[in-house]
Amino acid sequence: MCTTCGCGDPHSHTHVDEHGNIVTHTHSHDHDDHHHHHHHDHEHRHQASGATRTVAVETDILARNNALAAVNRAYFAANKILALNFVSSPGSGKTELLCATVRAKPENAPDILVIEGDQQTDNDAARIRETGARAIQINTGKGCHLDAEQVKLALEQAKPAASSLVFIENVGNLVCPAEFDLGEAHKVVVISVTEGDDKPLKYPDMFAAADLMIINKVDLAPYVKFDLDKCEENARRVNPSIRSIRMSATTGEGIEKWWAWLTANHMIAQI
Ligand SMILES: Nc1nc2c(ncn2[C@@H]2O[C@H](COP(=O)(O)OP(=O)(O)O)[C@@H](O)[C@H]2O)c(=O)[nH]1
Ligand SMILES: [Mg+2]
Repeated sequence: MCTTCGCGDPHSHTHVDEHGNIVTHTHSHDHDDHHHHHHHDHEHRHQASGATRTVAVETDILARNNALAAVNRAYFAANKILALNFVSSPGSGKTELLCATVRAKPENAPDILVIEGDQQTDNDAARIRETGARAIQINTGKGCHLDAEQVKLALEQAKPAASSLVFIENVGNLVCPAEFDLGEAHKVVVISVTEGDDKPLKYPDMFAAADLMIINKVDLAPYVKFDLDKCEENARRVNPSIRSIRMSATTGEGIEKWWAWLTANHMIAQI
């Protein structure tokens, strides 16, 4: 079960609020506090019986995930690996971007392993392998995000080289992956120009959790209403220290800037 959206939670319920909006509540979600998920004992009052019981679901799920994320993080540190967690809505171009990144790999750049997360299929791992990089696929089934345990198993399976780059492509979803630490050094949020420049305001948790925003598909910018400056301004409203790189995975625009960011952060991982 996902602690954010409550998918799989049999106790969720949906209703129409005072503004006429359809609102779904789950009992593992604290409505007042989207950022702190460590003390969520939630009181569930049964209307019929009047009985009250307390459920502590999020605490368990996130504590377990954080413990395994710490194991992954220690593994990356011990092996001087730079690990990045790519998050976005479906279709923003994560896989295309990773393929372009491998193809534009500078000489002497580190080895790359890609961990692909999708509910079904290994299409994306196959696309990555076509570029010559190694890839391992995780299928989450009903799951809407990757968790640290899945990544730990993928690492045990694929054994990335020391001082390499590990790119983790998360399940396409701008909500749930925000709160699941995988042990990565940075979350990289990818947004494409066809998605609207207000998305950082609509999905603030994800943009707050990311250190870098890649605005992809800038080759399509002339055909859509998307204000690049506005998008960056919106992202900085929820995360003042977020960096931004404008890119096109298709044309290769911006790829040098992206590789410069990668190289600088990889160097930090070697210290
Ligand atoms: N025009 C254009 N299309 C892109 C770009 N990046 C990705 N796409 C296309 O967008 C679609 C979704 O890309 P994909 O990499 O599968 O997205 P993902 O779901 O985030 O992994 C594919 O048809 C890509 O070819 C880009 O920079 N420009
Ligand atoms: Mg993909």
